[in-house]
Amino acid sequence: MEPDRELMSDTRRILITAALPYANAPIHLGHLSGAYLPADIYARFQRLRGRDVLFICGSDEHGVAITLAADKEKVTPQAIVDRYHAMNREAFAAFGMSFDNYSRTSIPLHHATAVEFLLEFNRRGILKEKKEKQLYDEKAAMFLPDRYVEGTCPVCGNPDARGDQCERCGTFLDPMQLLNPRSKITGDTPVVRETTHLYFPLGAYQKRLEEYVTRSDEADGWKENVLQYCRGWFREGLEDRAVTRDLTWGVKIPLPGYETKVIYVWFDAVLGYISATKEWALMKGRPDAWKEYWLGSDTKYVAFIGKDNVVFHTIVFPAMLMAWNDGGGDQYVLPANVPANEFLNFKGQKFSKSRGWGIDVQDFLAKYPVDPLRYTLATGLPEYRDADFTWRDFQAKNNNELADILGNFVNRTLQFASRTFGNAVPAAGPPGELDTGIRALMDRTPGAAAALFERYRFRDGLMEVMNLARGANKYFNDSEPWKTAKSDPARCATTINVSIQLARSLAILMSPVIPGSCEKIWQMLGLPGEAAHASWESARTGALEAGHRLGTAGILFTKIEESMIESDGAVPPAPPAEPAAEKITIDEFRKADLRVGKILRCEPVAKSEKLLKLQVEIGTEERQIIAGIARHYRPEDLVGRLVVVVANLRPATIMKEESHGMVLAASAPDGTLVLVSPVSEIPSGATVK
Ligand code: B3M
Ligand code: ZN
Repeated sequence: MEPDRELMSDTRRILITAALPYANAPIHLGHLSGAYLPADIYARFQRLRGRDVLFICGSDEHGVAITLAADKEKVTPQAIVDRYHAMNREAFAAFGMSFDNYSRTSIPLHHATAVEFLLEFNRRGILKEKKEKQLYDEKAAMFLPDRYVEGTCPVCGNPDARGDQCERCGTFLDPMQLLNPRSKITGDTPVVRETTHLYFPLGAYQKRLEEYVTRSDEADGWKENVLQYCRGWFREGLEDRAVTRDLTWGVKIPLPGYETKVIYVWFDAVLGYISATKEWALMKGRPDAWKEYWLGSDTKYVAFIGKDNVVFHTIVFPAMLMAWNDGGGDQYVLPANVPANEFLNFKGQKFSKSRGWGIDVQDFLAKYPVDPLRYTLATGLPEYRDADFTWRDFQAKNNNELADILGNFVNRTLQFASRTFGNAVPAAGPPGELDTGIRALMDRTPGAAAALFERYRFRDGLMEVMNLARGANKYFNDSEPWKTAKSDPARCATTINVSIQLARSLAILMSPVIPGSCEKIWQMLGLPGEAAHASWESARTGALEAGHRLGTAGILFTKIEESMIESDGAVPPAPPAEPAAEKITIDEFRKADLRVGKILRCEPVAKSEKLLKLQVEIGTEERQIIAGIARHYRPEDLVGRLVVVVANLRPATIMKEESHGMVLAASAPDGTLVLVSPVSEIPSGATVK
């Protein structure tokens, strides 16, 4: 057998982390398909490749996301994180996440790790203390960092932008940038007060970060969406970031003057990967073992995240590690890659825990087995663009692919072996054309799938493996063993021998995606140990000797009937009642010159994920309008469309582009935007009143 280049793996260590979810709500399918399932497939795959894998995750238990949830329920932040940490740890276990440790950031070991970094940076003069103006709620007697404030986004005009980020256009914000800010606690308009914070000089690392991103991309092929984000931030220029906050919940700061402050949640959260590894080492009884991964020059570190966490993993965390490493002591590894997926949608809307839209993992798994869910999500991962989860698709993937192809093939093979060959592997005779064909595919598939998995292309890799399952099923059909059993028993024995080898290969190659079912196949084949501990490489050939005794065949996948699934009908949840806006007179309303416009051309705005540049005809006039709708519409779908334009809006420059007016869009509860259009054809320029 020729060695396969794709399978000549080096033996280095692989440290894998998956974003630490906030312990403020249950995990839903959107989280799984964004970061967790890809990370788990990768971890399981690399273990099969014989790599020394450590897979780390845990709950992010600090920050305003937690305290807001606590305020809302009128319970302590500790009660919130205790509840959701336990719930999410169980949900991940039920989903089959193979974490080596699922930790949490409220443990003392984590606080100590975060403080160690902060004090080290402070000692070396890296952090700068600055007085700055911040929003303050006088009634609540507290500063309002991050999500404690909402207001109008200065970039896209979204009236409900959060203090840390505008969910509509994606811009990272400082609460002070919001127009018409209001306190999330009292609803009051905050006042401005001075406060002191420690700043991390991100800008000072820009050049090195750019080199780091370029070098890592060259070495390991970063995803285009991730690179796009990085380039955008580099072009805008990195700025100093405050790493402390005026809050009581979080990691306390042992510095004079900082008694009432805590470390900024993102500064501590990324260090959670390190403290979770330290905790793992302690549990293993080898307290220094964490160093083998974080400080080992032969470690490849891969950080899986959802796309809204990119900046923290490609810029903030690497800069912190660079700053630490500059001290000359322990040298931490930086992420070699940061694979981030796009979003998963459900009934046309993004899964969103803050808006209660989507399906919880636990709810799902109470009704259906886990592997069909893993398989469906894996075949539809939003690797390049947003994807949709539909019940129809879930049913089809389970019934037509898992049950009809993989399950059916394994079942027929084992039934046949049991009935005709005394439940043992029959000896293979000289191969015929069909045998040679399928063996060639079996030989090729592990390398082909590995090449794709190594490049974080899990959908395509899985497709290669399913292609082998399809081929195996067809091979069984075309070989017609039920006929050759009588006419040519040696031929029949060969067919069944090859089919059994194929079943073993499929159990190995599918196990990163559907681990539970693959262990069942392993047992049905009467194999010792676990499929998860086999070697990927061994899936190329038949490893089962003639005479090997098989186990007991059983059902792998049950069909999902029509009555068992829910409807995919697009019924968005009722929008929450908007607080009634202030009353205006008809004259005030008429100040807005609303016109029907026709979109003539449309293209994305350079460097922006959210903005589209529209050329709009309004009567005899043509105007350029920048609209924050790129996440909701494809440019080619908008050409020719009628819209409603605020024609007398003051011109503005948005991302270096001039905008003369605004198109009206309705906002769904999860932030999805739907353009407002006349229902019948009407010439552009018509007034709307
Ligand atoms: N907790 C964001 C989130 O849950 C944040 C990720 C932290 S990764 C260190 O979406
Ligand atoms: Zn915005």
